[in-house]
Amino acid sequence: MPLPPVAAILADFHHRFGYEPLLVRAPGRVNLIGEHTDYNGGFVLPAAIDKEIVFAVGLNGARHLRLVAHDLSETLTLPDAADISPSGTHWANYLLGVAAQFQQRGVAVPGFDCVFGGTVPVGAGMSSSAAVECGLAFALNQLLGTGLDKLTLARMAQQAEHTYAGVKCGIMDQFASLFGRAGQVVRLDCRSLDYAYFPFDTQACRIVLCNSGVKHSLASTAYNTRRQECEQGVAMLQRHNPAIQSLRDATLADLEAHRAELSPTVYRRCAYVVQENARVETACRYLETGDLTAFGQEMYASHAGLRDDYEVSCAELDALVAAARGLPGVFGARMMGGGFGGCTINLVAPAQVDAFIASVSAAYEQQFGRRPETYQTTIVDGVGVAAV
Ligand code: GAF
Repeated sequence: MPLPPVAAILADFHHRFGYEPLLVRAPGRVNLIGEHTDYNGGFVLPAAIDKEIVFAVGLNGARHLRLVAHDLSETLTLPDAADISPSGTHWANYLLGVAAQFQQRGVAVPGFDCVFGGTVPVGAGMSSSAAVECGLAFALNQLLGTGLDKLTLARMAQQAEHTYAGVKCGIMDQFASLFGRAGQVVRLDCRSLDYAYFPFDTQACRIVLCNSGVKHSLASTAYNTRRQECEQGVAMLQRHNPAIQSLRDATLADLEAHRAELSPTVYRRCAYVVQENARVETACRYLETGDLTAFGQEMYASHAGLRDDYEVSCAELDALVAAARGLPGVFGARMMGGGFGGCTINLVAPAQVDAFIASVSAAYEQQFGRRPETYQTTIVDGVGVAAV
């Protein structure tokens, strides 16, 4: 019988290092709606989920770093914590980038040991990377007594992703992992960072993720390109109206008025973002009135925009959404996260979940020759100390 993640990570740490670590859990996230809006100063609606990365971290009283990816059985040892730089070991960069962020704030990072692993599938669009970054940021903040607030930790984790993983991500994933609250989704204004929680009763409506199993090797390049295309659109709009600071400030009429000055591709990218922002606001109103059917229609429209205008979907994700649509008890479905693979998010009436999974899996298998992994998720609290 395998040990549950916290016990397994703790046992691994004890075995290797022989002292008591701090135990931390950091969740992955779902996003109900509002995709590729975060780095455009817009709105998102994520939640932290019961897929988590567990950390055992301790100060070792010396200079060296010993990092262990428990699930990969891989270790990286660095002689001196003062000499951190990006590594050829991909997974280690998420940790090293966070340690470097503390150093950039003038915090001397002493030698530490870290064993981590868990249940957030990698490359599935549930943001295992943000969970890794946020978990270590929280742990070092505790161990070093730096007293940084959660928002600062989220920004540091985001910067770690920019500088050590090369993905110019927005702040949604790190925010969700740190600020998640059990049973609630959080509507975040990614410009002001104002946020509000909305109850989401997963007993009344289940969140089911269907994993396409597709991991696009060029996803981070394409992600950064999308961001640049949006910036091109803003630069053009600003020449006409300096009050437009981000696509959050733009309307479709603004874009239409100057359409000739944008390439057709940049126009479509920007139009998608403007519409998606409006959808989040509309969807939140439906959530407040409990109208999940109308909420689901916004999800389908979001998927269509991501597929046709933002062009970050793929045949497998489109097939999963098409297979879900119209099934009994399905309120809405769409691709989730950065795209180019990963999961769809589906809102499904509890009584219909088993039939939904059977039906979507059969349709997917018929088309692609393999069954998708599926996960029923619940919404949990954000990063915190883990109980054994
Ligand atoms: C990835 C990024 F990390 C987020 O910041 C966000 O942009 C998302 O893709 C798309 O909404 O998860």
